[in-house]
Amino acid sequence: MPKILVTGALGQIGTELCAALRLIHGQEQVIASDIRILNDTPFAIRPYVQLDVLDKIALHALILKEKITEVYHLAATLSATGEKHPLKAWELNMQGLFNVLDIAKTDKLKIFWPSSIAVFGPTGNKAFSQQHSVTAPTTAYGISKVAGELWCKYYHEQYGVDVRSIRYPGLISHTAPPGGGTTDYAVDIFHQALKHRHYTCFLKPHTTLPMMYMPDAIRATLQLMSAPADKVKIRIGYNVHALSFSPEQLAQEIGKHLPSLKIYYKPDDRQVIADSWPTSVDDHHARQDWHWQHEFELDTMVADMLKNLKQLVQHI
Ligand code: NAD
Ligand code: AKB
Repeated sequence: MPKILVTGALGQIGTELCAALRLIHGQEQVIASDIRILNDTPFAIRPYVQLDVLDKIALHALILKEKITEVYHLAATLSATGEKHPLKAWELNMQGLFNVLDIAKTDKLKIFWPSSIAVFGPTGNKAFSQQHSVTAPTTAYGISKVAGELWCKYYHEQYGVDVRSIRYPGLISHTAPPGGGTTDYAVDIFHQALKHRHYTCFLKPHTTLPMMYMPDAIRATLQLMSAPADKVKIRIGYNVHALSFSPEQLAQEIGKHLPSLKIYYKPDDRQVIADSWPTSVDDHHARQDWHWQHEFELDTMVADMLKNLKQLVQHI
């Protein structure tokens, strides 16, 4: 039975990934950790340890103390925040990964490390970025993801570290808020639509990006991690695709449930980041190698998001 450590566990993905891992392996087998200090840790988050992934000694001590065998290393700075503080993003995204990979090498740990569609840049195949399309990003975040992918492959090939990775698209979820990305609008719009029936989007109406509903992202992660090692033929991030839509298309779909919704557009710096990313990716390797298949389409994702959020939002 694996003993699992999740870093960055209080974030958008970690919150749901910890819950899914605990359902499979048991509550005590999954240690959630994050840099944030929790004074009163809710049961769902326990066991929880406050940990800065840049503190390699503390990270290693925790891994030894808890006899950890697998790490899901999620702690990172995302694209929009990364453009505000590029060198800080580089330090967290790279040094945090090096700390994890280096300990994995000596302690024979299995690692999951998320990459992103941000590995692609404006000179790539924008309409349909293939697994091995050119990766020449223009953001600090994207540069850290390309470098991180190559280091994962290096640690696999040179030291035999079983490290696996997915290039997530923009993720949509209702449990924890997104943490400073360019695709955050696709979550914010639901909250504002339910509370105020209007939303001002920071991207232009026709900005199409690859997106995925969180249950699909969690399933992809668990599927990749449980695949036999010889089926994991790619040791950089796997392309995985589910949906491609623009703010206008998302607003139209939400409008079918909330007809009085009004959407306004006020593009900001994040437009430049979005314009550099692909509109869709080719994920046939993931489908072939470990049978990846998405379940949620735009209409089923929107209906499920609204159903879940309506239970949380008052005055609707
Ligand atoms: P998030 O910003 O919601 O969560 C990141 C967590 O890391 C936060 O809870 C934060 O407190 C924690 N953290 C920050 N600095 C830390 C440190 N020094 N030590 C320990 N924890 C620290 O991010 P997320 O959306 O959950 O993303 C997780 C991973 O998935 C990241 O690598 C991100 O690049 C990747 N990813 C996310 C998306 C998405 O749409 N959410 C898409 C592609 C890739
Ligand atoms: C972001 O917008 O930064 C993330 C991502 C696609 O990596 N959601």
